[in-house]
Amino acid sequence: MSGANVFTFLLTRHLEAGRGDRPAYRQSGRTYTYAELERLSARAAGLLHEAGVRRGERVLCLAGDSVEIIALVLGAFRLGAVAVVANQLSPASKLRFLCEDTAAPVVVVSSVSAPALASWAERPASLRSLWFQGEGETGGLPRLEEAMAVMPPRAAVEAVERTHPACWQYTHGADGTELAVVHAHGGLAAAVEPFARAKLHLREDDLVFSIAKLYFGYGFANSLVFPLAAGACALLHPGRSDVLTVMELVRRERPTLFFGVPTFYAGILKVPSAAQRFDVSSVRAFISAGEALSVPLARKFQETFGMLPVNGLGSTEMFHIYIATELDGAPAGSLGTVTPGHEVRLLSAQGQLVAEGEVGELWAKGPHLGVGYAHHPEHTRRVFVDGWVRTGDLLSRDAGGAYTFHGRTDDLLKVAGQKTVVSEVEQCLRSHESVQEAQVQVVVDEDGIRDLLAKVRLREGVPTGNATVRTLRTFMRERLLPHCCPSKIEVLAGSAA
Ligand code: 3SK
Repeated sequence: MSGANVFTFLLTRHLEAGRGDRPAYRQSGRTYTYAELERLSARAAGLLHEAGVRRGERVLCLAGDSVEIIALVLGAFRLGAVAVVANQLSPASKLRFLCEDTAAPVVVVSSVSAPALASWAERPASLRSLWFQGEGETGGLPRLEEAMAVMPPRAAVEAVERTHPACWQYTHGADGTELAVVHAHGGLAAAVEPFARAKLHLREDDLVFSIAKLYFGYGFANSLVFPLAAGACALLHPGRSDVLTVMELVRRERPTLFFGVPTFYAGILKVPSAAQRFDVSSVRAFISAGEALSVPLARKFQETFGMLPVNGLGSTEMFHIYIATELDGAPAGSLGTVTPGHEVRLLSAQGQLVAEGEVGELWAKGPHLGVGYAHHPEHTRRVFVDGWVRTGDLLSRDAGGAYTFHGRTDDLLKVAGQKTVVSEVEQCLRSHESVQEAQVQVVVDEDGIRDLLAKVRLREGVPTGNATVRTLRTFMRERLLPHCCPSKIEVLAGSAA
């Protein structure tokens, strides 16, 4: 008896319906069927159980996207444990925080995240087993795929309630606090209908490709929940999502649905002769979310590739997109309409519903919202209010029910689709011994893409040349996520205080 365990919905159902030999994943030129994925997830469940992971405990993945990580997430669902996929590129202090905040007995690392963990004098007390996943030297750690290969499968699927936690997804609160949104089995099972089915008409014969990785809620649904819920196939790319690599994969693998962010679409369009150079003939829809898709960028995209991206608004708290345009395109700049099953309202600063055409703060509710933030009741009370999520997004609604984005109520910023806290970047720069004062500004280009510019006053005597800029860059890269590191740094000579 598996109760409401989302594993049954994502996998068992397909095997019972005789669809075991259908493709579930493509990775590095190889196809993995639903039957293979089921077997891999049973081995992963066996491995987790053997390592002492029990119902409700977290399994933390700090590695690139791969079939093994998908199998581990599904293995965690099977056991009623909680899957947490976080960014392997996180600086060492954040990786430590993730291990401690999740109290995960099992952590999977990669060649990117392993060195930070290896450098700790002491491991977090909760951490019992470390496995290595992906390319490169393991530093003596056992390889996940080898450990899984010799593990007897554990076929049982734990019975859980709809409200039982399935995964945590990390995001930032309005004040910059790192928060894990808890999503339950019932929410995950309900997630495919409103957007993927109703707006994108996701089908069994679709091949889905998401440049957003599993650690970002957008990517977790795009590459795991949606394709498996629909019996479709997803293409995984463990490496970096740079434009040329990704577009070569599109030419070779021929995905039908492509999930991107505006920064990535702007990057494609910057390549000379993009329309001739990139074969996108297999793609029936491009989806854009994570940050605002500007009118000029949407129009350029349409002129180049003959279609407008489907534009969506979602959030980690809501699990995925809940306002979106249609497949056949809507006016550039529009966010489209609310997805089926969702309800939204726009409120003034005084808490009154605003009139048509006026801007108000968006509150939303629906079938796949999270249950709150782990360990943060205050933040939970502020954002998850009476079944609604208070989003902090400012929107207006027109007479036809279509929404337009106007910014945020706070100074939370999205760069490359990811939340960025400007004050954290400034603090990081100010903590460098050569820096007297630092300010970080947001610059917006003609495509509406946001970037960070750091203006730094150096301490007296520190040279203003390239060597100092390089030192500051390295300093930030060691402490911040890549998208939080300003692409431009201007340094000014210091003066005697
Ligand atoms: O835009 C976002 O932040 C987001 C987060 C999670 C899932 C989907 C989206 C679009």
